Amino acid sequence: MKLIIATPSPYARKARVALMEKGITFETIVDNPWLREAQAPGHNPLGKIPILVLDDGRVLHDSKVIVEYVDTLGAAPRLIPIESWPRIEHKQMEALADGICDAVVLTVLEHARPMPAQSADWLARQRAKIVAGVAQCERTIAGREWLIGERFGLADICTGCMLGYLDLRLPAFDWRELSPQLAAYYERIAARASFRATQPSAQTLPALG
Ligand SMILES: N[C@@H](CCC(=O)N[C@@H](CS)C(=O)NCC(=O)O)C(=O)O
Repeated sequence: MKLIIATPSPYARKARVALMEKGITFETIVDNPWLREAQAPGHNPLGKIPILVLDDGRVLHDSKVIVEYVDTLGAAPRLIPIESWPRIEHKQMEALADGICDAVVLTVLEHARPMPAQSADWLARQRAKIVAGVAQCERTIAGREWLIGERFGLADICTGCMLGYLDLRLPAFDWRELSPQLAAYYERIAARASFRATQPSAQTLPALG
């Protein structure tokens, strides 16, 4: 199977980490969804990555769907428990971490607009979501080894990818100072082979009017 990604994307990183943690072999195709010649719109009407192209030609997006599918494959332990409530708790953390990433993306895009067009109110609104979201992660990890339950899973993948994205896109935001337990937890997450192999890096962004 082939996974179409962009190198900065925390959503694509979720899919990459999940595939690696499950021990599944895949080919990585690097796209830049912001460029005219991007491959993404040919597979996903929304023009967004990540996109998983199966060997029989079937196509899956977005990251939530890809991770759900990947979790049904391979012999490695499940990333998302089957039992109802633990499953929902993992999905809730996914919604939180992805929501923080959404606010960071909106911040980055706002900064890509010409200075006079940038809205300070909009940036403050996104900032409040990021700060409150990270504070919720800190409360959740307090006194625990993993975010949900007793082992690594979806919630840890999403939160680890989100924190890596914060470091890439908002390096001046010192979330470690505000969230010391999350910082210690992230050290452990970032040391995993799947995270070390998928360090995010910047790509060209559009010039927005
Ligand atoms: N909810 C989606 C978000 C995917 C997403 O926003 N991807 C960005 C890259 S980080 C993208 O492809 N953006 C291109 C666009 O919005 O046109 C997911 O979880 O996969």
